[in-house]
Amino acid sequence: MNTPQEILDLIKKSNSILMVCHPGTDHDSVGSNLALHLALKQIKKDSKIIFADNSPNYSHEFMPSYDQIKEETWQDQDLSSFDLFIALDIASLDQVTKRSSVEFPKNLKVIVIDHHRSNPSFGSLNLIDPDTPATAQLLHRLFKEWNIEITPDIATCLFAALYSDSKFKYPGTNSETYQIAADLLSTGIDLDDIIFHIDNFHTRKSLKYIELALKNQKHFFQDQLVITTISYKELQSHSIKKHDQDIQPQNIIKSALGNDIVAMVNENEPEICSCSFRTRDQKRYDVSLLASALGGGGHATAAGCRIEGDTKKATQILIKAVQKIYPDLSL
Ligand SMILES: [Mn+2]
Repeated sequence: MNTPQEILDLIKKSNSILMVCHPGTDHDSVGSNLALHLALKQIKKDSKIIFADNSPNYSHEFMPSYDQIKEETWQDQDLSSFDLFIALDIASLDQVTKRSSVEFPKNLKVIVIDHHRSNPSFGSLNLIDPDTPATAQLLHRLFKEWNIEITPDIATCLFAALYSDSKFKYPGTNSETYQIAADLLSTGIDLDDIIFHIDNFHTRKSLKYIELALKNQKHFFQDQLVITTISYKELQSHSIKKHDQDIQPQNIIKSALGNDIVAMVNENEPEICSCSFRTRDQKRYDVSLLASALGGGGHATAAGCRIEGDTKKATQILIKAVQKIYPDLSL
């Protein structure tokens, strides 16, 4: 792991910095990128943030400088024109973009700042702490070390990121999380407004999405595994788009007693399923192991992967993988 000073030294040496919102971007991704963008300005460094695979999302618009993010893809970039790529909250190369494979040219140094345990440390410099609930928590540590002034704008971005990823209760949430929250709030940011924007900006379609997810639940392994699937056809027939899917019905399913492992399978593109896993018992059913075995990644309690095929095929693959990885489950 590299030190805050090593990271700052590389940033100071760089002239052209690129940052990316990861596919399926969230408040930790956007908020961390914007906070770092604003912090870099304080040390007279310009940086470019791109949406990459994402479209602008109105539930992120309240974050200061959101309009600075460019509606450009990773594939649009001339990577030879940058000398530093800072990958925030990006757990693996396919979290840079899913539209093509990612290779970094020699001129491009890479700094990885992340909190996903499965991160393979793909940077030239890496700061990865899986015991933090949000990338924003790591950034706050760096900003303190770098003597960055935590302005209300930076604080709003960091708080949104920290709250959204941790909800101040998810694994990794610790005393530092609350201390940082207190520090950010002391800048005078509007707590009600931030939380309202994060918790109350779902679409009506997202309620239909929950309805489908609850309706399509199937139980396996003496009901300990719940798989719910939403097919491409269902998504199409209800016009449910990516941004309608932020609401995470897998968390609602996981909240029920006995639903020890939950897999939510979304066929967002024909024959391509994005799968999201949750567990009630991370000691017995660390779902990052399941995700990793299927080419994805994430945390012990929340992880994901992609599976090629329709929802039926994905379900079969999942059942096999679950049986292999958690052999104490019986059919
Ligand atoms: Mn995160």
